[in-house]
Amino acid sequence: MSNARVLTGPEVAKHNSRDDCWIIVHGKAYDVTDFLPEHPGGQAIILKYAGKDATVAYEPIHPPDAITTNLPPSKHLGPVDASTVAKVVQEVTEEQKRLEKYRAAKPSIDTVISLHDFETVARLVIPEKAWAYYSSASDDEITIRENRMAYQRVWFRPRILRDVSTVDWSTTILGQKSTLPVYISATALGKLGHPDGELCLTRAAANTGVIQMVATLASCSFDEIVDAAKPGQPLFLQLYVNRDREITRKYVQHAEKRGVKGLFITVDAPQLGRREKDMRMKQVGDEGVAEVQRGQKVKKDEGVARAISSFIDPSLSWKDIPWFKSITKMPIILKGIGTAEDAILAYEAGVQGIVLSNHGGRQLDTARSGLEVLVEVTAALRARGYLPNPNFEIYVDGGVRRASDVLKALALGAKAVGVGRPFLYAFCAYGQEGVEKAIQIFRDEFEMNMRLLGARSIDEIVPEMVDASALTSHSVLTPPDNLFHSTYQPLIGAKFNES
Ligand code: PPY
Repeated sequence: MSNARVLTGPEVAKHNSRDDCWIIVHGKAYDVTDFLPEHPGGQAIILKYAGKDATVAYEPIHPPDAITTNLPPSKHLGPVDASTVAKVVQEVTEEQKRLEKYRAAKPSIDTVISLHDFETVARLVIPEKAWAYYSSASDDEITIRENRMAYQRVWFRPRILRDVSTVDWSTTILGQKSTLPVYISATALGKLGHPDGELCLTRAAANTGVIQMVATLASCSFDEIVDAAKPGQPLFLQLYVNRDREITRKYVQHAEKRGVKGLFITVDAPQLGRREKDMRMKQVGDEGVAEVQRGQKVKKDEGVARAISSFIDPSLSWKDIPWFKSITKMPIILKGIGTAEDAILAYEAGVQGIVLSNHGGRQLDTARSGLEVLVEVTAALRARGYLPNPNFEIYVDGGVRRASDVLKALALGAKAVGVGRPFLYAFCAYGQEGVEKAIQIFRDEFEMNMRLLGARSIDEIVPEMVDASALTSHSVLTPPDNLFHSTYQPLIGAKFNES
């Protein structure tokens, strides 16, 4: 039931308890009383805004249509006269003062010369909670660091005197043209770090000819992102499979209708990893929890990600692949393969590709790096005569910070490489311009590294150009990667209360 009458702020304010809870989001009122126990982020945060305008808290975490799709129409109460709504007074916190200080002193984008620089800047100019969510990885964070280290155990075998006056690093990914052998991998909750969220990626991708993989849990809605893309701009979609398959079916078919060129199904997250940096942050909105929820069990220790992951279906299995093939004609790619055994099953299931990935070190800790897995996967698929196959592509993600990393993955058989956090940090630090700069840095690095490697085009990057003999030895010493280590923050243990 949509109410034609325009409500006033004081009318909404009367409904401010657990038993009768209205909130305002984007100028409209909603009755969320029955929804409280179901809210994946817990009741506490909603009750903090009971009877009030919750837009400031809602916006960074949810796509704009989340509230309208999750609440039945009878709970949509209609527009509220903005002039009568009390502004939610956000006190200036120590954190805001810190952010203002760092934002005012932010290095000019002209001084950014490597992908690591975006991380250095982003860490200090985004809210602590955003940094904790983005940067965290699971358990002891061994895998996130190994992802980086693995690239440093592969050495180049460069070729010389090949007339490298012109070099070309453009390629195709799933048949779509890409100016780089790199795609923007899915990262969630972009508005925690920048008000435009993932649209920064879409706009930069449009201007640079790079392909963006849109995340199911993006802060911007899928349609907002597609609407921001240029006509003909290819997009991929990362999919978390819902327990309610009807929701997934509609989502996938809608994406296909809107022209998405590839469906990347995440298969490494039947449960979300325990990311302790994120978990140590207080649950969003826990501070100042209202009187109404005393005595209620509020999960305080889950962190942003775990709190909203309950919709993901842990029963997903190989048996579901034919169903996906039956509901879409988009190429299907399984994202999160970690062994040759599963790569073979994926190939035999008839999907069009696999991403060798450990989810940026955020899922099973001490899982091997995608790069290491790549060597065993290509060997196993070749041994069965499955490769080469132009209709089956292998991608790798995790730990990539340099074009030289990408070249190593390509030499070992990857078609392209996914880059997630560096592009996320680029827009947290400098918005769309940051992402464009990150892509420019890749271009500059590709040009130099391809010349020095003696490869004039992607086809000329061959396995003989790398020595990966140390890749599976997890104990070889290499020179320390100082830039990486300067942004990596060691985990810390439980904190004592301040007296
Ligand atoms: C991740 O955080 O690693 C994700 O893949 C996104 C996400 C965000 C929130 C809940 C579940 C997954």
